[in-house]
Amino acid sequence: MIKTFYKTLLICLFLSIHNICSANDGYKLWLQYNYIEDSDIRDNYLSHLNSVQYFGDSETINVIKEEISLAMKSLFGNDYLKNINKNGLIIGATSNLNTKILKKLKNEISNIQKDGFVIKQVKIGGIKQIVITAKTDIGVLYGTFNFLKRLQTHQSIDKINVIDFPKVDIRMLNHWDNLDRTVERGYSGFSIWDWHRLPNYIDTRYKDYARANASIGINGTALTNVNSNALILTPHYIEKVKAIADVFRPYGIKVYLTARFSAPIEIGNLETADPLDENVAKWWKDKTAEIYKEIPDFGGFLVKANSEGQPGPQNYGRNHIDGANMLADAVKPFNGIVMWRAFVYSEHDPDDRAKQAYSEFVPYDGQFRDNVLIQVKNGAIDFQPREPFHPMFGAMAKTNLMMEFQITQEYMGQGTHLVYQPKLYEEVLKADTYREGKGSFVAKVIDGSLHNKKITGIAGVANIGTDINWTGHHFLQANWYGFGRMAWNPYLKSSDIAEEWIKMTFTNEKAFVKPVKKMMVSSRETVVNYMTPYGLHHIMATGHHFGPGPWVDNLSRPEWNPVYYHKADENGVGFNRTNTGSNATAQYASAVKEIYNNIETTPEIYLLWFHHIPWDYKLKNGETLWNGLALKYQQGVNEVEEMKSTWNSLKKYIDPQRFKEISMMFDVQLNDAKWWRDSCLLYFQQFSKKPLPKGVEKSKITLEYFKSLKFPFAPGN
Ligand code: GCV
Repeated sequence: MIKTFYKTLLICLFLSIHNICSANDGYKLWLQYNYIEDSDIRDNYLSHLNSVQYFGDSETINVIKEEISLAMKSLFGNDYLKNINKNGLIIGATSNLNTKILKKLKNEISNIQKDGFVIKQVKIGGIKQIVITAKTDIGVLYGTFNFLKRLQTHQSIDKINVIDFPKVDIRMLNHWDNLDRTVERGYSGFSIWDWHRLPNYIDTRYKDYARANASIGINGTALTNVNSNALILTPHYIEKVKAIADVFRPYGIKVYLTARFSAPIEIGNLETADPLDENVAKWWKDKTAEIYKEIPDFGGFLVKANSEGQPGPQNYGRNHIDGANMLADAVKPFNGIVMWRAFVYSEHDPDDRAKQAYSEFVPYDGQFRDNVLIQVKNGAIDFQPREPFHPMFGAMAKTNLMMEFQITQEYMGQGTHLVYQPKLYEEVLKADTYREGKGSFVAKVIDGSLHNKKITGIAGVANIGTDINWTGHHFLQANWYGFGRMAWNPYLKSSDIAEEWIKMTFTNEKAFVKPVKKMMVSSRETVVNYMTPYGLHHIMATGHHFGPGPWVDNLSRPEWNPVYYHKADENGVGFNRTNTGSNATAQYASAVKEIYNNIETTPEIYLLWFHHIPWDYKLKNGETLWNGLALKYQQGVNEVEEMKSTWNSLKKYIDPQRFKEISMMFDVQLNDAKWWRDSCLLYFQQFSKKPLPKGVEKSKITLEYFKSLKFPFAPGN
């Protein structure tokens, strides 16, 4: 025992403080810059990094200097800048580089688009230099982070020659943060925006948040909840927003605010918020000018209107065009934009909720101003573990349309389950809308190439809070990271992103990277298996959406009740959205519609989304639907068990703090997975009236008990 203790101590001393022995609270996210212990790799890097020259003078260049210095010291310890040769780094925007360097990079520079960058090794005066350049200082910052990522992930930089640019213009986080610092659907503590102490007290988190975002190419933040409070638009708060914007600016991040449609009444003393009323339009113009006076690079407004009780133009008999265009005219002189959300469903419309956004928006195609983007959730219901892609993608050829993903896990374990969501993002982005024939991928709608769009965007509802590790569960940092990477390039492979994240966040050790990557990549399918297999959806408990609640049938609006979505009865289960049912399938391009209308061609992952199916329906694997469903729930539980044991076998590769915290989260996830399996199977069994198939564990707890569970204080509600 004592011997082992000393041995460990010696190893820790040998590994010079850094990586695995000291406690790591995860605050540094993927910017750990772990000391490079492999001397071959370290020496090779150092042979390229003898010096660094910066060109340009701006706050962003200062930020780059700080980052390089921090990273180099951390990656190389005292060895940095101690080599004898002169090979080094040259960092600066093209407008600041001398002609000698520019000449060497002529071709590459002519190919730089937007805030893209070039990293290339060139020989100048017989010395090898790695040049990081771009048209803008922000592009240089992106290039710098890209270069540092290569060092962190131990990639070769010999003869490095990289050119990259963002494929989407607006890459933003949407914070559903309230002014009282609670976070709607937030599970990682409170809001990081400390409104009470702003503008004078600047929490260091703002800067670290900006750094982390810039490192993955995020360039916008909507600070406030879409269920908005008009007070954010008062001078008292604008001053605070300005303070945040000032911190973000060097990192290339613009701030956006949510605009409460009734603000002219609530804080402007007007009697109406009718968008066609002259005084209302003037109020918004003046308010916008007031904001831009303080924050000249303010991004614009994000609006949830006439949805779930939020006010909007329909309150005055007007429509989405009237509302969005009125705001668009206000921000237009300042190059601002309006992001108008398509997440609408009416309490009065008895039609299938999945159809309502399309029905309400698609007829308006071509009528929105060119600085309006319609923000559409990835699926037509609401951030479920799995949904088919939203039929609006590709259906509005003449309208700017942006994606809204949820990074926070409202419907997927609420911050306690390891679910690597970039896998979900990838599935959606790769889906073929067939709007312009085969190959009309959702990614092409988002990067604007399908219909040649001038402004493009993608938003992720943040999972960030005051928890020391930002996201509650260490692994959920990967969802923030992965979202940013896919916003930059929606064609990236989620598994590649997982690998780079693991290496940057934990270690490059192969024996760790391989199993952890496998676990992450399969984790999304696992959560589907233990929550909503075969296309089941929205069967979460009431209000807070935590845990299972397929039995809930007593809420005032039909579409708030899980029974509305699964329609289980003695004949079967599932929502018929085909041409014999709600006909939601008609909202897709005909090639897709035909696939989903036919039970034979509908991918089984969407079976119960589109069809009501008898319990003894034969699945492709020969099982009946009932048996298949039960086996999937069991498989989900088994998979969590495997994740847990994989994790436990990797203890020696990571620091004790993160190991333990993650390990405890697996206990939570396993318990929850069993809870889902047992309660859902007991509930659906009442209708199927069939025994559990072999291999599926029988619940030791009753359905009544599960039904009795209440979570009045669930976070984020
Ligand atoms: C911000 C779902 C969530 C709400 C959220 C809403 C939205 O209904 O449960 O919390 O409100 O989506 O996206 O506007």
